[in-house]
Amino acid sequence: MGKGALALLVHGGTENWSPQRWKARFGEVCGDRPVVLLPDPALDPAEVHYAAVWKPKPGELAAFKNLRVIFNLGAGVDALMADRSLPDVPLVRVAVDDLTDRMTEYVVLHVLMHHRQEPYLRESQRVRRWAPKYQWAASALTVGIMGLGTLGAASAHALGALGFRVVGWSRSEKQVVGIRCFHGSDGFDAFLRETNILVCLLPLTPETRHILNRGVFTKLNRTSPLGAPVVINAGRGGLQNEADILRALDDGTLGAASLDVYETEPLPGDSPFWSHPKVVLTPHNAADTDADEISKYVARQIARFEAGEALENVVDRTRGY
Ligand code: NDP
Ligand code: OXD
Repeated sequence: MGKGALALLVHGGTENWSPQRWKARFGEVCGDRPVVLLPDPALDPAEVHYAAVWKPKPGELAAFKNLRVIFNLGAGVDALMADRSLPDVPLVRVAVDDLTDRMTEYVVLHVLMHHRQEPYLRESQRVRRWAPKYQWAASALTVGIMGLGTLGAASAHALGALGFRVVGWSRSEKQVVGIRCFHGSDGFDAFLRETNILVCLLPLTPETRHILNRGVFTKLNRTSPLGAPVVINAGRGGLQNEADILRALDDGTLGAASLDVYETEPLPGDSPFWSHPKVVLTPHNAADTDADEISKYVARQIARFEAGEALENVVDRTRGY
C-alpha cells in the first residue's frame, strides 16, 4: 500500500451506523488512501495509520502498532476511555456544526415541550378535554445547562434567543455573553438553586458518573410557574442514577424528564421508563452523526495532520473528554 490505510471499525447496530455506508462515504473523501472495514483477516495491521471508530470493543485497536491518529465518529469518547489498551496516539472527537445543530434542535424542542405544557395538552386532546392552562412567557423560566462545551454553549445561545433565562455550569471558569456562568464544585449548588429546567450535556467521566441524582434534584429551583423542576439528559446514560430519577418523578421532586440516553442501551423492554407518564423518551438519537459530514471532517483533519498542522478537538485523556 502507498498511503497508510484508514481502518473503519463501527459497532452501531442501527441503519445510520451501517459499516458499508460509512465505508462508501470514506471511500469518496479519502482519494487514493485505502479504506478498510474491520475486521479484515487479509489486512496487515502495520499498514494502518488512521482509525475511525464508533464504540470499538476494548482491545480492538491494540494490534495497530503504526497508528497515528484515532478518530472517534461521535462527540462522546467515554467508550474509548474505558479501553486500557487504547494506543497512545492523539484521539480526536467530533465537533461539527451539523451535529451541534441537531443537538440544539433536540434541546430547544424538549425545553419548549415542557415549557408549553405539551404533555398536558396532548393528553387533553386524547380525552377531548377543553381546559386551557395559562401559557407563561419563556422569561418566567431559567434553564440550567450542565456542560458549556461545543453542544452546551450552542443550546444556551438558542434558548437565550427564545427569551429563556439561561445559566450554565462547567468545570473551568467561563464567560459567555447572555449566560450566567457557574463552575466547579463550588459553583454547583448556586447553579442548581437557579435552575427550573436542567439540561445535561456533560461528557461521561469518572467525575460526572451519576451526577444526576436525588441530591441534585432536591436542590433545583421550584419557584417558577412550572412548579416541580424538569430534567433533560442527552449526555450519556451513565450520568444519571435511574432509580433516583424514577423515585423523584413518583414523589414529585421532579415534574418530568426527557431522556435520550440510558445506562443500558438499547433500553430493555421491561424498563419502567417506557410507560412512565412523566417521561418523554427518545432512543439515543438527539444528535445523529451524519456520515457525509463526519467523513469529510475526518479527511480534513488527516490533511491538516499530514501538512504538519495541529489536529482539532483532540481529547485530553487525563480529563477524559
Ligand atoms: P465538550 O467537551 O465540548 O464539552 C463538555 C463540557 O462539559 C465542557 O463545558 C466541560 O467543562 C464540561 N464538563 C466536563 N466535566 C465536567 C465536570 N466534572 N464538571 C463540570 N463541567 C464539566 O463536549 P460536547 O459539548 O461536544 O459534548 C458533550 C457530550 O454530549 C458528549 O460527551 C456526549 O456524551 C454527548 N452527546 C450526546 C449525543 C446524543 O445524541 N445524545 C450526541 C453527541 C454528544 P470545561 O468547558 O470547563 O472543560
Ligand atoms: C455522540 C453520540 O457522542 O452520538 O456523538 O452520542
